Amino acid sequence: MTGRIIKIISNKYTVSCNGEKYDCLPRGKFRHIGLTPKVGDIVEIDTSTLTIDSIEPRINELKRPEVANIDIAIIVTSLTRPDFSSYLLDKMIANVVLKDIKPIVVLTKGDLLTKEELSEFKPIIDYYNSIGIPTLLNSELDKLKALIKGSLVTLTGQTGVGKSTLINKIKPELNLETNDISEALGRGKHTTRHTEIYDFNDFFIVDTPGFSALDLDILKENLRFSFVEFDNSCKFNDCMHINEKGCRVKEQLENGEILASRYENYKRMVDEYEDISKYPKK
Ligand SMILES: Nc1nc2c(ncn2[C@@H]2O[C@H](COP(=O)(O)OP(=O)(O)OP(=O)(O)O)[C@@H](O)[C@H]2O)c(=O)[nH]1
Ligand SMILES: [Mg+2]
Ligand SMILES: [Zn+2]
Repeated sequence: MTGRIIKIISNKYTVSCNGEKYDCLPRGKFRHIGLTPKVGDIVEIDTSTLTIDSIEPRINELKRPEVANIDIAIIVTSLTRPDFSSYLLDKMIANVVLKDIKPIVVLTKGDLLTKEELSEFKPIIDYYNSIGIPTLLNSELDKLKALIKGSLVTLTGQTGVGKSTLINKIKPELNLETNDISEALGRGKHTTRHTEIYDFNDFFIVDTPGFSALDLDILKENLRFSFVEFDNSCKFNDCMHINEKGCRVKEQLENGEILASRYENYKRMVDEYEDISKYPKK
């Protein structure tokens, strides 16, 4: 029978098939070829032996979070507690866009800011929306639900930003565990410790464990294509938009067409590749 992996807890893979759930183990052959089943995978299972026999080719996959066949990534970013990081935000966006995963940015904890503090984020919010990345507050639930209709959506973001809280806002009866960040960080642990798909009838959302650090998951030569607003038609085909002559992106920046923090973050990511250990091996 064909089904989808909806939950993984240690070595127990829960597969949903025709409305039934089966707790399965993957066959040993996957380990031998270095293939680890992920939440979101479409799999063939044997319901008598409760084994996963094969995994369908993936449309896409992420490493962090560990998910496959995703339509949309909701990039959950807090405006405070933990502090807003435009660098992490741009990195999370870059990591998904070339995989045909549509990013949506959801900003949390705006209620902990004063009106003035919140208004400082308005130009940033407007900018991301203007380049086609929907960006909204976690209070704008109806807008969010309309954007994700019919999709398999993963949440991604640092630990403590409010991923599970967002799911609870949409469906309070799920009552997912959440924890104050000072407590969570004090325990040195993430509150959500496994990856699981939740069914909301109109859409599916994957809750995932947060992270404290994130690596780039793109080849260096593709990074410039993962900044959606960059016009890569520079004089040199392989222009990295740093100091090259005839650089369109530098022109865009000077004309105010690119948000300064986006370009700075791009440059910082280019620098990150200098640390060879962070270069994705693919
Ligand atoms: N004031 C306020 N608190 C929030 C908001 N969103 C989340 N929180 C709080 O932030 C803390 C962390 O929220 P979680 O939902 O557990 O965060 P998480 O992203 O799921 O964290 P991990 O599971 O560790 O990755 C909890 O105490 C939440 O109540 C928000 O919009 N406003
Ligand atoms: Mg959580
Ligand atoms: Zn250039």
